[in-house]
Formats: sequence, structure tokens, C-alpha cells
Amino acid sequence: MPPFATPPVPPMHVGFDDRSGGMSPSGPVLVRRMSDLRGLYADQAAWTAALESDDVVYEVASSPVPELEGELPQSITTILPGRVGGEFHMTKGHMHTRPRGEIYLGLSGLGGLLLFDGERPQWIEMRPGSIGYIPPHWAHRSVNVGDEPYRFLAVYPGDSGHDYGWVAEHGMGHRVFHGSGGPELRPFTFPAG
Ligand code: PAN
Ligand code: ZN
Repeated sequence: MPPFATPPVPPMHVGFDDRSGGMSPSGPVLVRRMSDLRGLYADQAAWTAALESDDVVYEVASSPVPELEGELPQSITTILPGRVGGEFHMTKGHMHTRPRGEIYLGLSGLGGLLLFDGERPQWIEMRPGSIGYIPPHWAHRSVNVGDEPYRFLAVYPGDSGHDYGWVAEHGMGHRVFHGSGGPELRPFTFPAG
């Protein structure tokens, strides 16, 4: 897998492939399969059943811009469509280790950005062309609420840091389920069963 560039990073053009979501030139690419997502979905029995095919749930392709202070790394996340116990495919979700904001731009598919500051859950609908703003101190998780891959660009300060433990401890305020009239937000529950 290609590494991040070493400073000084030159000005660069970064292209992306509509079909694969890959970046060119490319930095590291992260693949998260169902088996990487223990404890993420509310319905643990449904998650265990999904381990049989162990499908890819999402991929994160990065440009070579490194995660270092002063730089602005970019990544493209592709969440494949699907549900586990009625709950839509989603990212693990994290809080930035330092108080840093982030910008998401919807590229394709239908998704949503779930935000939580420890008290207030917020939901931002994301479609191609939507800009979602994540302020500092808000944990964030992305959800594919459609039938196609949901893809977005993320741009964030290089010294943000990713704290997954915060979400494991505090949850995300809401969970997003398939409903007859569209995505249904229900109060967060920690995994059971
Ligand atoms: C994004 C996320 C990406 C994957 O680039 O890291 O969508 O989500 P998880 O990191 O929660 O698995 C971002 O918010 N970076 O800061
Ligand atoms: Zn982030």
C-alpha cells in the first residue's frame, strides 16, 4: 500500500476514480469488513450472521497528504449499501483527539452524517453536492441510507487525530434504521444480544 508523502509535500493535483473511489496519486487505503466492526451494530446476533460472508462495509482511500500539523489531508470514503438487523451500514465513527473541524462533500449515493457532542445528536442529510460541516468537539459517523454506494470526500486538519474510544464509551446519540418512510432515527442503545 502506498505510504503518505514525507514533508515538504509539493503542490499536487489529486484525481479520483468515479468507479472505484480510488485516489491518484494514492496514499494508504483502509478496508473495513464486517468482522472489523465488532460491537458496532445494535443487533449482535444479526452481526454474527453477517460474518459468514464477511463483506466489505466501507473503504477509505487517502491522498498522499500526510496527517501532520499544518497539512490538510483528504480521503474518500465509500460505504457499500446494506443493513444489519435493519440498521444501515455505517462507519465506526470517531471524535477528533484535538478540537479540529472537518468538511465532507457528498460525491455519490445517499447518506447522512450523524453528529454527537455527548448530549445533542444531529443528523445532516448528504447527497451529491452536499457540504457537511463538522465543528470541533462533535463526534461523527457516516451512514449509507440508499441502495447504491454512498461516497464522500473528507478534508481535515492533519493534526486532528482519531479517537474511536470516545464513541465506544459515549455512543452516537442515535442509531439509523431502515423505515417504511425513509431512514428512521432511534435513540442510541449499546449492543446487546
Ligand atoms: C473520515 C473518516 C472515514 C471513516 O475520513 O475517517 O469516513 O470513518 P471512521 O474513521 O469513523 O471509521 C474522517 O472523518 N476523518 O477525520
Ligand atoms: Zn473525522
